[in-house]
Amino acid sequence: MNTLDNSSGKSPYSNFTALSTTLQKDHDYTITLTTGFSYFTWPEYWNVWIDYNHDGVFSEPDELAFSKILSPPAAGTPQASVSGTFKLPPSALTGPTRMRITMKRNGDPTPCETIAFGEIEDYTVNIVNNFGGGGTDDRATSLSFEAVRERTWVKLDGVFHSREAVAGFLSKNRWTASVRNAESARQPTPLTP
Ligand SMILES: [Ca+2]
Repeated sequence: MNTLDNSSGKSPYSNFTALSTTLQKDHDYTITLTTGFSYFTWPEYWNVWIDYNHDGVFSEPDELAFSKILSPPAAGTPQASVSGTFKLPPSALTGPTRMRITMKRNGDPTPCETIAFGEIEDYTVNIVNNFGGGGTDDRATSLSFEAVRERTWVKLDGVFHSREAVAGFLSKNRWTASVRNAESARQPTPLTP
């Protein structure tokens, strides 16, 4: 999904929150979920939850970001995948956010349950606002850099964005910075500090 790609072994619960990817709001993302089978196959119900409001609870149905049922392939098939697209709602809070991926055999998983035949994996998605399409961002009139915990963050329209959202800058008395989205690098926006 986006820049996140993780293969995991069999485990009822895995905490991969150290792994993260940056997602823009109001943008279509493709997610692919793969089940491994020993030999026999079953329908596998996949649900992906994102804690949009940062309250530590995955609420149904608002925070169910993606849901799909994998039809069982022929016995002996080692792996099968489902994929689709999802979009973050405008109301999602920005910043690091927990994403929970649940998979359950023969039934729809809720966000909090111990699954006898299935898996739960947690990841982090860093939610940012949507910058729109390519080209020069005319709104970048007040761009500032701040070092927070040894990382560089960019403040644009009053909202902090992570270093990954920024491509390059020059020192001395003139900065050239650009903000890019997943598809296209923007033109540099010259700024005088
Ligand atoms: Ca929540």
